[in-house]
Amino acid sequence: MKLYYTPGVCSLAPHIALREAGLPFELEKVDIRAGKLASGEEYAPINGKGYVPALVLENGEMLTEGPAISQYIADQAPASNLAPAPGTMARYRLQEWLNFISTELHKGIGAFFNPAMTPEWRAAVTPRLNKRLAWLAQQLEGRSYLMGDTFTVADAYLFTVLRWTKAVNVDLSAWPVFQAYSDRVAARPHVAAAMQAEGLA
Ligand SMILES: N[C@@H](CCC(=O)N[C@@H](CS)C(=O)NCC(=O)O)C(=O)O
Repeated sequence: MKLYYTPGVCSLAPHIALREAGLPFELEKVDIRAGKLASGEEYAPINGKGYVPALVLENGEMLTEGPAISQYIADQAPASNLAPAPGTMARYRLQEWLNFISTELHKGIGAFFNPAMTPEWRAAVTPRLNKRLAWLAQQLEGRSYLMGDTFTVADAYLFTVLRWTKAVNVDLSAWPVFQAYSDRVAARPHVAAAMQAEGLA
């Protein structure tokens, strides 16, 4: 399998999942601003969506959308417990988390990287984001990971998105549980390896 990624962005989540799953894979770095690979090749003809992550499967098919990619990876290595078995209620709980992270946090926090965001717009959207974060902090109290004691692909995604808060000055200090959670995830050897491979360590 081949993962198209850009250091530190949401593709870090499936990158972590690939390592946690112990699957063989290669990485292909994309400069998403320039829309080019390191070789200078254009990315758009490879993935018409123009964004990362994208995963090329063993049969040559390409899969996009982080939550779909991460679940695909988890299902290739069921013994790694990165996702509950398909069809179980626990699997729907995982999907509930992935969708929450994707739509409420990824796109909410990610928008702050947009240089066109005005202070007025930021002030308008911040209370809703803080409401989501406050709720999430409550859920994490007393839990090692989102689903309990087991690390799943949802944790790889949440860890990735929480990392961005520093860069865009989203203040998490009201919820110390996030720092403890991020430290716990960062201490996992495969997470550290993914960070190092992306030049983030
Ligand atoms: N819906 C996509 C969104 C992916 C996404 O937002 N990727 C960002 C990096 S985190 C990106 O590549 N942005 C560049 C662009 O949109 O052109 C997913 O969930 O995988």
